[in-house]
Amino acid sequence: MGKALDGVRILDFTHVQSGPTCTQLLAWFGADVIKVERAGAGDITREQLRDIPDVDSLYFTMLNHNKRSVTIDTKNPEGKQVLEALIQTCDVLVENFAPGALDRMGFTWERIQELNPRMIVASVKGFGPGPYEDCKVYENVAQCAGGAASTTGFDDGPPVVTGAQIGDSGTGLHLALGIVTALFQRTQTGRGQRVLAAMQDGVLNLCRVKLRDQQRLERTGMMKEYPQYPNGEFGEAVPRAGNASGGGQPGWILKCKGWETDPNAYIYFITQAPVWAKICNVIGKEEWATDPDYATPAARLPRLKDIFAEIERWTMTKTKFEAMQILNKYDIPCGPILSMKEIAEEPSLRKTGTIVEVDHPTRGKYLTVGNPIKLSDSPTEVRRSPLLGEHTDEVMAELGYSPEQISALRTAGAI
Ligand code: CAO
Repeated sequence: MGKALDGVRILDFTHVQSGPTCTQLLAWFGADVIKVERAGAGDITREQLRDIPDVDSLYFTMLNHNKRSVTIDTKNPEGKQVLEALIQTCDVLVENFAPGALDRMGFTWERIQELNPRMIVASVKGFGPGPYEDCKVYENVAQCAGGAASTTGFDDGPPVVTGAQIGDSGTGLHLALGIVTALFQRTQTGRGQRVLAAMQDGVLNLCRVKLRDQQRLERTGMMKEYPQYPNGEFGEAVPRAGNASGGGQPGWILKCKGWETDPNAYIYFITQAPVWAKICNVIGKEEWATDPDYATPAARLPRLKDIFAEIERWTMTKTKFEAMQILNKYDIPCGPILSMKEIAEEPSLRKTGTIVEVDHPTRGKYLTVGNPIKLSDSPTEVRRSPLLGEHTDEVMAELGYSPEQISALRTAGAI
C-alpha cells in the first residue's frame, strides 16, 4: 500500500527532540527523510543518556525512526555544495538550530529560494520575533515561558514542569502540521514558504484554557471549580489548580486500594453532571441525588472537597482497575493513573502499534512509541533509526556522485 507522503523528500537538519519528532512523523507518513549530521559526532542525542556504552541512545533511536542518515560538514565548501544539491532535490528543509545558525552557514532564506523556489523551510525556534528571539531554548524553558509551569502544580508549592514534552514534541507536532499545510498550498501556488513554530507559542496554544481562565478571573475575581474556592484566595493571575479538571466537569485524583505502597494506585474521577445520580448510587450516597445541597452542579461547587473525600472513601476499597471497571459500567468518566511500566506492558497498545518493539543492529530490541496518528490508507511501519552516516553513499549516488567523487569528498572531510 502507498503512503500519504510518498514522493515528498525532506532535508532533515534537525537535532535533539523538537525537530526530530516532526520529521519522524513525516517519515511515518511516507516522506523520504534524509537526516544531515556532522561526521564523527552526529545528533548530540546519539550519545546522551546512554544506557549501553558506544551504542546510539534510546533518546536518539526513539526520535529518529524511518529516516536515512548522511554526514555532511556544512561548513566545508565542498560539503556546502553537497547540501546545495540536496536543497535542489528536496521539498522541505526542516531545522531547529539556534537562531541564526542556518544564516551563518550561508543558507539564508534568499539563498535557498535561489537554489529551489519550491522549497519549504520549516523551523522550530524557542521564541517568535520579539525580545527573546535570539535565545536558545530547551523544553522546560518553553514550558515556563508558555504558561504551563505557572499553572501546573499545587497552590502551596512552586511552579512545576510536566513530564509530557509539550515544548519539544508538542512543537514538533505543530511544525508538522505547518509543513503539510505549506505543501498543500504549494500545489496551488507552486512556491515554497517559511514555516515557523515557536516553542513558546506551541506551549501557549496547549495552555489555551488557562488564558481563558485568566480572563474569567479578571472579570469575576474567582473561579468556582478551582480548589481555591470557596475558602482560599485568588490573586491577579490564574493560580495552580492541583489536579482540578480544566473543563466544566469537576474532577480530582483519588486514592485507590494499595496507595500506601504503590505510588500509582490512584484514579482520576470526574463528577460529570449527567451521571451524578449513578455516582451517588455507586458510592452509597443515594440521598445526594435529590438533596438540594448536592443535586445540581452549582450546589456542588463549594462542596467539591467533601464530595471527593466521600468518593475517595469508596475508591480506596477498590484497585484502580476494579474502580475503572465498575465506573465504566455506569458511564462515569474516570481514568487509572498508569505507570510507564503498565503502559509498556499493555497488550492493546502493542496491538494498535502505539507501543512497538524495534530491533536495532547494535542495541538489540527496544520499545518505542509508534505513530499516534492512524491513517486507514497509510499505515505506519516503524523502522529502526539509522546509524550515523549509514546512507551517505546511497544518497550521494542518488545525487549523481560517482564512487570516486564520494571517496574524494570523504578524504577532504566534506562528508
Ligand atoms: N556541519 C557543520 N556544522 C554544523 C552541522 C553540520 N552538519 N550541523 C550543525 N552545525 C553547527 C551549526 O551551524 C552551529 O554552528 P554555529 O553556532 O557556529 O553557527 C552549531 O553546529 C550548533 O548549532 P546550535 O547552536 O543549534 O546547537 P547547540 O547545541 O548550541 O544548541 C539548542 C542547541 C537546542 C539549544 C539550539 O539548537 C536551539 O535553541 N534550537 C531552537 C530551539 C529548539 O529546537 N530547542 C529544542 C531542542 S530539544 O530540547
